[in-house]
Amino acid sequence: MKIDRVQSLIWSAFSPQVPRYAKPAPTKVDITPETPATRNPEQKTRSSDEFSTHLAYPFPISHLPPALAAELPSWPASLGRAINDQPNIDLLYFEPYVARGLGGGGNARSLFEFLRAELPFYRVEYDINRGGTSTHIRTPRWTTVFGLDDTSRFGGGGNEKVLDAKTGRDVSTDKFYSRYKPRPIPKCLDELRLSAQRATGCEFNFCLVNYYASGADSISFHSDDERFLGPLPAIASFSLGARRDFLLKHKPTPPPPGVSTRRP
Ligand SMILES: O=C(O)CCC(=O)C(=O)O
Repeated sequence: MKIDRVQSLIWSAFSPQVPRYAKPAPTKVDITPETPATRNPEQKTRSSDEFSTHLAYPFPISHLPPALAAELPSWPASLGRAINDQPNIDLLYFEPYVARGLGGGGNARSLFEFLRAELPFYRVEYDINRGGTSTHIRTPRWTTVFGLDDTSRFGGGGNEKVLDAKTGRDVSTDKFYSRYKPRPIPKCLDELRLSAQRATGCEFNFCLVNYYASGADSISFHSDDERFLGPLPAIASFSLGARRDFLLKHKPTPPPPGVSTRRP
């Protein structure tokens, strides 16, 4: 399959009050075991103001190359089309978000190649237990996520500390944070996040990037309502790879409190 474009899909996460069809929580995350030196020998000689660093990153993450950074103010490359003709749907659809340019590649191709080469992608793995049988799942896509819900903030100074946003108390060992070590958004993605904010008027506290490397990669129906994302997470999600349909469906409306759905 030819992979020829970057597709940006941006949405605010749905209300966490209706936690149905939740994704099983990942129990193990495999981080690509590459180092900057093996990945890109030139990086050794580059100056530290060309990349973002943090103890929770497996390697320094490069800033956008100047040619792409210069194009950022021109994104989105099209007017957003509002899709809000169904209950509970409030979408802005940009087609394209990043200009493809002549020859079909253009900035979208450069951004795609940059992100694919520079971000620390991994495949999430977890075990599910159904009817007493444990099955190991290896999600069929490459993914990487950065950010922190707004109840907390990073300790600063490149360390891995996470502090309570109000009290400043160290919450790094909070059970969610020790399981999913939060990582600050690197500059290259933060610039995309800010672009998404300008385009949509929404504020995003997470950046998620999915890379579907071949036609065998996919994602199934799910809700982004895991508790570790905070009470009202807003996720800027960037999907890389070939063009795909993005399907949404309604969750069943929960019955009012005290009303049983069981048949007599
Ligand atoms: O890649 C996409 O378009 C969807 C991403 C998504 O929903 C997720 O990873 O939670």
